[in-house]
Amino acid sequence: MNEEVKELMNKLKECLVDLDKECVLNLVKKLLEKNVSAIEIVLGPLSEAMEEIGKLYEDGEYFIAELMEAAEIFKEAMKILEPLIKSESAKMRGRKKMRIVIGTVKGDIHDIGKTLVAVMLQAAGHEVIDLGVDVDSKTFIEAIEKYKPDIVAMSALLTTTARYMCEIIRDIEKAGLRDKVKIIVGGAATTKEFAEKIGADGWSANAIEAVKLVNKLSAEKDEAHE
Ligand code: B1M
Repeated sequence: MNEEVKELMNKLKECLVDLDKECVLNLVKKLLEKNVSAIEIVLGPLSEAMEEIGKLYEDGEYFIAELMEAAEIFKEAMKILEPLIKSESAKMRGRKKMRIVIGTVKGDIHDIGKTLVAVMLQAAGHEVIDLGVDVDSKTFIEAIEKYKPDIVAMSALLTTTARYMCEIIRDIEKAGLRDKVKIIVGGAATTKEFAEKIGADGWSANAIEAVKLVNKLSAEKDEAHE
């Protein structure tokens, strides 16, 4: 990455932290003109800015109104970036098309990261059924019975709702469906250790890693059938 691009990326992060929508959209366009990948823009400065905004909220410098405004600006930037993210993700095809049911778990309405993961998985050639946000275990179970997915993917950004993932996995077990699906989790409130502890089959830190994880599970499934 050359110095000019580095500077533009830093400026983009600053503009989003400052909630300057016009500046964000202009810099996104400028970076694309410089051939920076859309995935790099979204997972780099835009995501880093959202983390920073979260810290400002924790410190009492920003309030819910600012978090909402940041989410709106992020979504505006996504309107420019999404078509390019799709074409970039299309280069990451898995061995076998997987059917994935995805949702943000009960009590949690954060949808930006989950939607990004869903968009990239779909563009990478997988079939994605997005259950939206605030999804309880009954809805996940009904979706497993209805769509017979290979994978259930759960997202949680709140520490409180991440705990609910454990309950969902237990309910899937109780319904006798655990051996029918792989369960993967992600979102800022989760870690690899947490995923292992609750008995998930995989965890990913971001959307690109989520595509790699699904592709790995897809290759394993393909090999098992050979
Ligand atoms: Co909220 N919020 N928020 N928020 N919010 C966080 C999550 C927080 C960390 C901020 C902070 O204090 N630092 C904090 C949670 C603290 C905690 O529990 N540990 C918090 C809080 C406290 C709250 C409320 C409780 C505030 C309140 O009302 N008092 C409230 C809860 C509402 C609810 O859900 N019930 C709330 C509300 C909101 C808004 C609605 C205002 C808004 C969300 C708007 C929306 O989503 N439509 C909002 C926002 C914007 C944030 C922050 C600032 C940004 C989240 C985001 O969009 N990031 C966030 C700060 C932070 O995350 N550090 C914060 C960008 C996005 C691209 O990243 O979602 O992490 P992310 O997704 C990544 C990866 O995590 C991963 O891939 C994605 C892309 O790379 N990933 C997966 C995500 N899901 C995956 C699933 C997978 C795999 C990977 O499946 C396998």
